[in-house]
Amino acid sequence: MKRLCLALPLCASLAFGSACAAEPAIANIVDSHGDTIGTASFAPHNNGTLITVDVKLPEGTHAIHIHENGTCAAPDFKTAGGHYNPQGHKHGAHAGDLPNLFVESTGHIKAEIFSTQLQLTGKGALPHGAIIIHEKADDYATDPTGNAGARIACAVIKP
Ligand SMILES: [Cu+2]
Ligand SMILES: [Zn+2]
Repeated sequence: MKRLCLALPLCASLAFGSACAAEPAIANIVDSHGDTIGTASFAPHNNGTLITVDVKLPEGTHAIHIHENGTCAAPDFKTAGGHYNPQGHKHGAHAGDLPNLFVESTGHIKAEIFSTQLQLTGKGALPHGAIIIHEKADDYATDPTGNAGARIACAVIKP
């Protein structure tokens, strides 16, 4: 059944079962030149969203957040707005705050991030935010940005 799902992306609408319905939406991650450097996928679960990123980045530690607007206008990605923060909290407790990514000298990282704060459908959902990756690490303290520096990559969230 799994193979059938991969071969038929529309199978969810054919009610073959929950395995099909959980097939994630995949978005391109673009850099400041607008070039594609990887992918981000978004799979809804009962208690949140599983985000999977597979991307080439400079070696080092990089903040990754959910930002409030689903637009990725290069080169600075300012159009994505601030961190997703529907409850009006300070940084460190924003719904869009996520753990840093650690990229080794290969310049490639694949990571799964499960967020209980992000719902793609239903009440209070954020169906079209953006994933932003920054040049520096998030310090989990400085409000409202985490002192993470420039926005170096972006992907529009797809429900
Ligand atoms: Cu950010
Ligand atoms: Zn934040």
